[in-house]
Amino acid sequence: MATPLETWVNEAALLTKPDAVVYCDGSEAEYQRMIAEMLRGGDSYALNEKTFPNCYLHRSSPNDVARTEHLTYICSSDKDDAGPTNNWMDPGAAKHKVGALLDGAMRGRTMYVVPYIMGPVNSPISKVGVEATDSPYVVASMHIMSRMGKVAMDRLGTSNDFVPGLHSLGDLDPMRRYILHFPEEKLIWSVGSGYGGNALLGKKCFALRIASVMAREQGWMAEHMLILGLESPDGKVTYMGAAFPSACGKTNLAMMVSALESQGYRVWTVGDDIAWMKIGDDGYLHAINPEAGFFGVAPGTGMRTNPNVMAALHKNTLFTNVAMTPEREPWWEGIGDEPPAGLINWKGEKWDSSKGAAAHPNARYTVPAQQSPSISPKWEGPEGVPISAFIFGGRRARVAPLVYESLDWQNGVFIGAMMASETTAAATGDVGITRRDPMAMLPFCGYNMADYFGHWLEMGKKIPKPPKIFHVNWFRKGADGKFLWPGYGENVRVLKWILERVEGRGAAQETPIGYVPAMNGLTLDGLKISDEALKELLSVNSEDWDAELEDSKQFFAKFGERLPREIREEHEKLARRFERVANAAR
Ligand code: GTP
Ligand code: SPV
Ligand code: MN
Repeated sequence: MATPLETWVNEAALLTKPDAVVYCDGSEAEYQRMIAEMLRGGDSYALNEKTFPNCYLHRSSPNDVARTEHLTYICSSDKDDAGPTNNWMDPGAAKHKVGALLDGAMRGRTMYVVPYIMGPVNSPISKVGVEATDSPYVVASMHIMSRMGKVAMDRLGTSNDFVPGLHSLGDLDPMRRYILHFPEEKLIWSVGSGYGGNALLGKKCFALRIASVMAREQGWMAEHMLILGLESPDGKVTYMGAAFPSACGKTNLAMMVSALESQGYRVWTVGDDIAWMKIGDDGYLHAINPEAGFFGVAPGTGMRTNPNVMAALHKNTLFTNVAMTPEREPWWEGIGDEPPAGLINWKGEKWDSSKGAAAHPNARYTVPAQQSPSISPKWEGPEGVPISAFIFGGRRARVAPLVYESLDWQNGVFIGAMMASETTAAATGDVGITRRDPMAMLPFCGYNMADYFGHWLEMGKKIPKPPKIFHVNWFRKGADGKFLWPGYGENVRVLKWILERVEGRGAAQETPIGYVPAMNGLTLDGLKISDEALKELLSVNSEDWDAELEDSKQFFAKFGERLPREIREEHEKLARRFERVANAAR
């Protein structure tokens, strides 16, 4: 008798009509077959085998270089269950419409069946997914980004406990591109894109949109968070999860080379993008990284900003939409040297400065996690790591100070719900527009975000030792338009303050928005920063916050009666605290 997996694959094949169906085993030989297939396809190139062994450049279609949020849908039977922040289609209508695009989409192609585990092989928090795809690039990427093939088949056996995802490149026309999630069925359909989060269905589609629904049903959390361990001079490691929107610094923070290493502070990487968390027997929330690799933003990554990842990228790495030097080495803006003569840009053209950026701003590397020198010895532990702090953050030229601490869990949830950030090249659309992005989950929450806030509030009651909640902003700018804070490895100074606050130390001043470091609260030795800049970084400007209160009020109003009472309460309390400060000053 056919297993549930075989039944689903047969149905998918009946619909898409591939010439052949191949079940992937996850072997090195299979990886090399995928690469050979990609090289034959003509949009992939082998890089310099001396300096970048087993590394390849892939160029995606120029209209297919980032997630497409306007083409991403939550298909719940009730529109309200998707909420005001998601695109919605009726599940039946969606299957009819997109089924027509998938019908025969794999004719002349091979369907690769990729069973994969999200999470360490033996972790009780991990889950199995299966992606059927006609893209060898997706299969090769899944080899790096997940534990796939035989290990996943062994874990799945004849069970039906897996999340199926059907993916076809289709004709890559954005007019016929859809990324659909069926939260009730726990099913994913994606057609018309070969790029990142649109096509590697284990990542944003399963590990966030579908998993966020499962997490609420089952009492755990699926978040757009990096996971890091901060080692202190006594050798103790304190784990933190940080949620920043796409291209706002998660990978860089998780892999940082600490500016305070000589003082005994070091950062260990557990994950760089997604955290799945369950309450452990010790009362802490325990986090695993569901992924096995890093799909990181290349531009801005160099020896000065992220030497750990630079060291990791010299072998077994797939590069997408970067530029290539005449020596067949990858190149991008911010790598640390001037563009060499004879550079080929991400579109495959001879580059000169009139052509704009040589690498696409959302160019990426795909690298096995264990290649990072900063990888934590605990990163594959089945029990996950205990989380002591949550850090929210965004890209804000003004408003948000460098760091502040929430008053308590409920206030921390409100801070996350109120988050905003300037948009980046990680998704198509305008860049630099400030938008509200609660918990960095706006594009990734698979259900009504009002219920999601409710889930956060509920979790706070259930976790015996809840993480303390903080907010950071590395992107505040001065009057000259330049970043006030040096960022990158220097961010460890902020992590150190967070650690001290977790331990009940650390000098702070109370403000209406929460606790901000006292002027002498941050360890700044060895850093050149003016008192003026520091003051501005830590300042809470009430005019800015009045505008913030108004804008967030309008955002929260979208949720109507479904918005948890606690969020409204926190909003009112924040407004009152600002009023009190204003009255006292009068
Ligand atoms: P996704 O993979 O899209 O989820 O992004 P991410 O959150 O992991 O962002 P990443 O660390 O890749 O950083 C994105 C961009 O922000 C890169 O160009 C970085 O160079 C830049 N960046 C990261 N950290 C800092 C920082 O501390 N300060 C400044 N100024 N820029 C930073
Ligand atoms: C993001 O956009 O948050 C990413 C890249 O991590 S993608 O896989 O395309 O979602
Ligand atoms: Mn991300």
